[in-house]
Amino acid sequence: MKVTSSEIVISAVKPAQYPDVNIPEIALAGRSNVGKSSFINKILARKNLARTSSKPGKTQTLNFYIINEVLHFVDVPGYGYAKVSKTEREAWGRMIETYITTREQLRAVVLLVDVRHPPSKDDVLMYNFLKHYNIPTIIVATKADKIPKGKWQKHVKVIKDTLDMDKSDSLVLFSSETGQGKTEVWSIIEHYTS
Ligand SMILES: Nc1nc2c(ncn2[C@@H]2O[C@H](COP(=O)(O)OP(=O)(O)OP(=O)(O)O)[C@@H](O)[C@H]2O)c(=O)[nH]1
Ligand SMILES: [Mg+2]
Repeated sequence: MKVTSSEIVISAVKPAQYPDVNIPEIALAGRSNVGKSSFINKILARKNLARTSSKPGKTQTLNFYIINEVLHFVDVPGYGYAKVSKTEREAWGRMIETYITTREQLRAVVLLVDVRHPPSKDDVLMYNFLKHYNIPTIIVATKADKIPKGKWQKHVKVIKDTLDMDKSDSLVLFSSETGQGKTEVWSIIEHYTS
């Protein structure tokens, strides 16, 4: 997709605040600091639309972005950040669960994992949760610029095996630094949203 416009619509914490528009939606998921907000900026070719940080826990709300007036991206707070209290974790869990299980416009979730490490327990839980609700999932193995090309395929296999990935889901090697994987990820998103 050629992105001609992209802007934030709302930061929401509850369904009443979700945009009341019937256009397809793609949500991001992944542990804190994996690069969800950076991914959004890269594929929209915007430097600082979604706020990023080298410290985990930057994104705290469901941030809805509208692309070309026809598609929503939803940036989601990351999981697995140790400094978060139990109460906050539970509130986070309810917010995500409500969104994923009730949002009719949701067409697919982009689940980001760090290509350098095997998926964490939380990554596996999130993937299984999405599969339980039959949400098509695009696995984006990001930070590919951080390991040598010769190791990519070995790491991809560990990710596929650890998640016990469905044959119907795709995996894309990605880097928000170099833009690697951008065209491929767009064609998969368009497949789910058109
Ligand atoms: N080298 C490299 N760094 C990346 C990449 N993607 C993200 N980063 C860095 O990783 C850090 C976290 O990125 P964010 O996009 O803020 O991560 P997030 O998943 O949105 O984090 P939360 O909002 O806390 O859940 C930042 O310092 C980014 O610059 C990548 O592909 N390559
Ligand atoms: Mg973020």
